[in-house]
Amino acid sequence: MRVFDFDAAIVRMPAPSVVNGLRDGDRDDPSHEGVLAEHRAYIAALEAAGVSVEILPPLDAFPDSVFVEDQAFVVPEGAIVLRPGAPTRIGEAAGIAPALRRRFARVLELDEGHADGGDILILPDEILIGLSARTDRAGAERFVALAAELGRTARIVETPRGILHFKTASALVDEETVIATPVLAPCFAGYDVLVTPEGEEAAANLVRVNDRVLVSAAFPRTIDLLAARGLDLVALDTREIAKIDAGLSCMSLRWKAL
Ligand code: CIR
Repeated sequence: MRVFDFDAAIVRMPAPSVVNGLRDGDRDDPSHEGVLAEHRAYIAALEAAGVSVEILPPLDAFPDSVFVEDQAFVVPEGAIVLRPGAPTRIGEAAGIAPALRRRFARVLELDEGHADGGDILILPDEILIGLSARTDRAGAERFVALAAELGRTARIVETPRGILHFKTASALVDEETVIATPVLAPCFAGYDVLVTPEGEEAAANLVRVNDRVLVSAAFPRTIDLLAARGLDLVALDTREIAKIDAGLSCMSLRWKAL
C-alpha cells in the first residue's frame, strides 16, 4: 500500500462563519457561496479518484472548522485527535473526535502542547512534523510518541518562519518525489524535489490521492511541471479558500481502511 492510497475521507461542510476564517494580514473575506463551490468540487475530485467521502455538518461556532486536516492525524491503524494551536480553533478537535471514534478502532489524543495537522507530512519512510506558530515542541514531541504507538516513525523539523504550516509549502507527489518551495526544498534529502516556480509557492499545497494529483488551478507553471512528469492532474479552484490561508490538503482527512 502506498501512503497516498486512500479509499475513505472525512470532510466538513463550510459554515456561513467561514467568511471570518483566520488569515495573516487583512485580505478580503471569502464568500460563503464561493467556499461552498470550491468544497463541492473538491469532494467530487476525491470521489472521482476512488475515495468514499463522509460529509460532516457545518459548525458555525468555528469559522475554520472546514479545515479538518488540522484537527486530527489519520493512518489505517488509527487516529490521533490533535490540539490546534490557534485559540479559536482548539475546540474543533472535540468536533471531529466522535466521527473518528465511529471509523477507527484506535483513537489516541494529543494531551500536551499544540499541533496542527497541516504541519504533519506523511512520507513513505517517515512522518515529518514541523514546528510552527501553531505546532509547539511539547505538542510535536507528544505527537511523535503517539505516532509510535500507531507503529509510525515521526521526526520533528522546523516550519520556516512566516509559513503557516509545513504543508503550506510541501507535499508528496509520488513515492520518490516531493514538491516544495525553495526554502523547504533542503528538508527532503533523498527525494527528487520539484521546486515551485517563483510566485507559485502556494502550489506546493497539493494532494496526491491514489493515481491523481489535486492541484490548485491558479498555478499554470506548476501544472506544466507536474504534467511533464506524466501525472494525472485535477486542477481545482482555490481562490476563495486562499483568502483565508488554506489550500487543498487542509479540507480532508484521508486514509485507507484496513
Ligand atoms: C487557519 O489559519 O487556521 C485557517 N484559516 C487555514 C488553515 C489551513 N490549514 C492547513 O493548511 N492545513
